[in-house]
Amino acid sequence: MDTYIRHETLTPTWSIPAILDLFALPLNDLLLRAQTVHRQHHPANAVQMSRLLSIKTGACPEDCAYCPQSSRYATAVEEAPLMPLAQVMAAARKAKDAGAQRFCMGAAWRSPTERQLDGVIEHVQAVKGLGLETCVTLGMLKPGQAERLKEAGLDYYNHNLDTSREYYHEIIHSRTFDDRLDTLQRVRDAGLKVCCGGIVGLGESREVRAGLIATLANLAPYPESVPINQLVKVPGTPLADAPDLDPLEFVRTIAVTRITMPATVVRLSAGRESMHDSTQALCFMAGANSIFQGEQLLTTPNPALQADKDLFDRLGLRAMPADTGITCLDQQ
Ligand code: SAM
Ligand code: DTB
Ligand code: SF4
Repeated sequence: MDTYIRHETLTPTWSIPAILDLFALPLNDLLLRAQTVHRQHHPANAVQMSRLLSIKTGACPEDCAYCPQSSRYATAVEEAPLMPLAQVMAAARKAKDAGAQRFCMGAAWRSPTERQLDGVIEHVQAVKGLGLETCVTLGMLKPGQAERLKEAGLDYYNHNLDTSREYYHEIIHSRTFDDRLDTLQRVRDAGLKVCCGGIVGLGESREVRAGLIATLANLAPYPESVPINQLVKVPGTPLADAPDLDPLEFVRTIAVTRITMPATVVRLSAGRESMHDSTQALCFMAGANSIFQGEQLLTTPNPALQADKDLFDRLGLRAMPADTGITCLDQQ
C-alpha cells in the first residue's frame, strides 16, 4: 500500500472533529488564528501570482460533474488538440510580462499517453527557459511519467482530490479517490512539488469540506500548494444549478486550510470572478497567498489584470516579485 493511503489509516495529525472545531469557531477567532499562523510562516501582504493556460481543451472522457470539459456534457467549450509550442510560448511571455511567477498548463486528459507527454515536456522545457516556474495538470500519471516530467524541469504537478473520500462518489465515477492518491504518490516519489486541493460549493456539507482538508493535511508531507476552488457553475454540467455556498463558509474553508497546513501556499483559485471584493479581502486575511492572474482560467473567466491591481491597491497587498521562487519563510 502506498504511503498516502497508509497514512490515512495511521493516527492522523488532524482528526475530522478537530477540524470541525476550527470551522465552528467565532469568525473573528478563526481569522485571528489563521492570520497569526500565516504571519509565522509567510511574508505579510504578499501574494504569489500564477497564470493558467489550457493546452488541450475539452473532449475529456471523464465524468467529473463540475467540469465543462467532459465530453459527457453539452457545454459551450470548444475542443482543441495539444496547443503548438509557439502559442504556448506567446502566452507564457505575456504572463511573465504581467508579473506571473508560475505558469500552469492544464490538459483535459484522463491520463496522458507517452506521446502526449513528449509534447508537454517540450512545453515545460521551453517555459522553464523563460525563467518561469512550471506546473502542469494532465490527469493520472502512470509509473515513470512523473520522473520524465521532473527531468524536464517541472516544478509542480497539480492533481486535486476535489472533495472528501465519502462525498467523492457523488461527483466522479470514472476514476477513484485512491487513483488520485496513487498519482499524488508518484508525483511525490519523483521529487516534484505537489499542488493538490479541491472544490467547494458542490452541494457538500461542512463535514465533507472538513474531510477533504483532513486528507490533505494528513498527507506526509502535506502538499506545498493547496488550491481551494469555488465551483464555477457552467451551464450544461450536472452542477450548473448547485446551491450557492455562503461566502463566509468559503472564507472559513480558507482559514482552516491555512491553520492545518501552515507552510503551504493556499491558492484562492477558481471562483474569484463571481466573488465580492470583501470576500476576497477576508480570504487574504484568512491566509490565502496565491491567485491566478489574467482574464481566463482554463475555460472560464477570471478577473481582469486591472481589476486585481485595483483590489491589491485598496487592500495594500503586493504581488510577489517575479523572481521569488519560494513563498514560505520556513520548510515543513
Ligand atoms: N484533466 C485533469 C484532471 O482533472 O486531473 C487536469 C485538468 S482539471 C480541469 C483541473 C482541476 O480544475 C480539477 O481537478 C478541478 O479541481 C478544477 N475545476 C474544473 N472545473 C471546475 C469548475 N467548474 N469549478 C471549479 N474548479 C474546477
Ligand atoms: C486548480 O485547482 N484550479 C485550476 C488549476 N488547478 C488547474 C483550474 C480551475 C478551472 C476552472 C474551470 C475552467 O476554467 O475550466
Ligand atoms: Fe476531464 Fe479533468 Fe475535467 Fe475531470 S476535471 S472532466 S478529468 S478535464
